[in-house]
Amino acid sequence: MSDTTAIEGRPSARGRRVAVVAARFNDFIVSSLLKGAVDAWLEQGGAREDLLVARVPGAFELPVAVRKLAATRRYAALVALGCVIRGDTPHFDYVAGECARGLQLASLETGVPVAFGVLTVNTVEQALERAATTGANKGAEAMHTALEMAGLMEQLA
Ligand code: INI
Repeated sequence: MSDTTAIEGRPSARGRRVAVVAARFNDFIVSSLLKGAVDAWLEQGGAREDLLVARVPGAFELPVAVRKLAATRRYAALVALGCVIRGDTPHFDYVAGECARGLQLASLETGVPVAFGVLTVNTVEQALERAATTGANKGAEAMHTALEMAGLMEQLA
């Protein structure tokens, strides 16, 4: 193993620009994800003016906004935040599925990392557990992923 070269990105925000796109639907959850993401950005040494936060109506609208921002080449990475809660109809599958598919497509088409901070859960309780402001917060986790991938992409360039 000693002759192998292993590389990975460091999740530093210093000197980077990142954009967060957050859905307003289920804002009682998404606002906590957003707080987690912004706090993680600041903790990693990011400057407030280098973090753009854009809001869209729901998770279904995340991909088009993310794709547009990624295409500007202004951001080292993007973070998509939302919360889709399963109901009694197949609506969940369309919204969650198209959101995930569109975000991955936006990332692959532009080469800009997109972190998937969209909760897809069966219950409100499951959403609350993942958006806690103390302890595990998927918004913070998504920001760390975005920063790590930004670092890796620089090294792969
Ligand atoms: N959008 C969400 O972000 N989460 C949901 O749980 C949700 N549900 O359940 O309907 C939801 N719907 C709205 C959707 O994202 C679009 O905004 C809407 O369909 C208009 O295009």
